[in-house]
Amino acid sequence: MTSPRPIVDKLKDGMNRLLSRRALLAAPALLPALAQDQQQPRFAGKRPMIVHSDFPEDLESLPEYLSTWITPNDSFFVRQHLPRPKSDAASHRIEIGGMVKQNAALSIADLRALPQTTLPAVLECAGNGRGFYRPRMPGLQWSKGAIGNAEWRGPRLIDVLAKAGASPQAAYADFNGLDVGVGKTPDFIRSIPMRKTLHSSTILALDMNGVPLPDLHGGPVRLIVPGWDGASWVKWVAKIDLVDKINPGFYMNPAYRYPNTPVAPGSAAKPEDLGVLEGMAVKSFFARPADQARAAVGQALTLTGPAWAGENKIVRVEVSTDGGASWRLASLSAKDFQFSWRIWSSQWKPAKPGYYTLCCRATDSAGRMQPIEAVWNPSGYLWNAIDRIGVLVEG
Ligand SMILES: Nc1nc2c(c(=O)[nH]1)N[C@H]1C(S)=C(S)[C@@H](COP(=O)(O)O)O[C@H]1N2
Ligand SMILES: [Mo]
Repeated sequence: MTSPRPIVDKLKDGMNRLLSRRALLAAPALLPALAQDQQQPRFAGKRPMIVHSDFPEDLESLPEYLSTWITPNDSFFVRQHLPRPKSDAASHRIEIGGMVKQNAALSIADLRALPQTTLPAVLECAGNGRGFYRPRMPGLQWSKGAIGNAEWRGPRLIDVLAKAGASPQAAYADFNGLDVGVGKTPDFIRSIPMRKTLHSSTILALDMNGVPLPDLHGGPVRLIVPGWDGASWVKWVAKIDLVDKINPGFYMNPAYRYPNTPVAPGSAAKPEDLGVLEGMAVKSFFARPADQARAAVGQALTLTGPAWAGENKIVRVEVSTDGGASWRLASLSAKDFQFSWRIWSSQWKPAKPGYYTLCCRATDSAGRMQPIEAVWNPSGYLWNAIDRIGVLVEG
């Protein structure tokens, strides 16, 4: 996403230079400095993360944190466009207005008094994997870890909106969080079409993995839009407006749009050919072993990682230990819910020394399969190429 270059970004750049994020990206074993950092996480409640920016916090999970069905809160990635607002659960209100019978204001206690839904769902930033695209484009250079699967709990939007009486003429619900625009970076507002807003799995989360929603993740209340890209999951929700037209703001246009017709890598898309991102792509990757891991001949290795497909279900994950020449089926973890990921795994005992290229690819219920190359697009969204790692096997 090409965003304006406000003062915040310049500040961030300065901070990043000072904090040398390269050091944080390097292999832990090689750097005593990082080992020390691991004992003292710099962000409240977080394990050491890949720090793309620490003001506002843009923190990426390491692939090794993503080998379990639930991603614990201490390992979950964080993405913010604007400085994190101060929020207070006791005084927080969500105001509902626009095309409604009567305006309403709901406290956290009001939201907790409604019937609660518990829903495991994947949250993935649209820009996850942007750092792998060539040619490169501006934006956070995420690698694999702007993704996680958590159990969200809270009331359904349809029940919340009933408190105000949504007009059947409303086409979108605009969600605005407590964070506000700074300098040239505009306020973060997202329009969700009513068909998705009123879907029975669209909820306002008050809890994440069994505890009150942490501040970093939008506490006390955030929007959960299962299967859709992370930008739809508005944090610190304070205002919901029902409207008949999509919000004209930056975060609906040109941000978070994807060309309907693929463009040549490195070239621009026609603005009129861009559509708003909704459901996410099919993908899988290696959480373990780590890329460039070393192993011994005859050693039993578990290859494993998550697979998900936005609003579709995963039907198959295949792995290759010969660079994609041959494939075999991986097994899938038992829990199989729409919107949630599955953990795939496969055992491998290398018989000969050598440098092996391992690949994994997922197929979903709509017949989509991970491609060899992700479709290049100007903002670097939806990276989902077949994942490849190298493993050196020594005799
Ligand atoms: N209010 C607000 N909500 C927001 C954002 C933001 O900048 N402000 N960022 C969005 C983006 S781009 C993503 S990917 C997710 C990240 O959620 P997380 O920080 O809980 O991982 O939050 C979304 N919700
Ligand atoms: Mo995002």
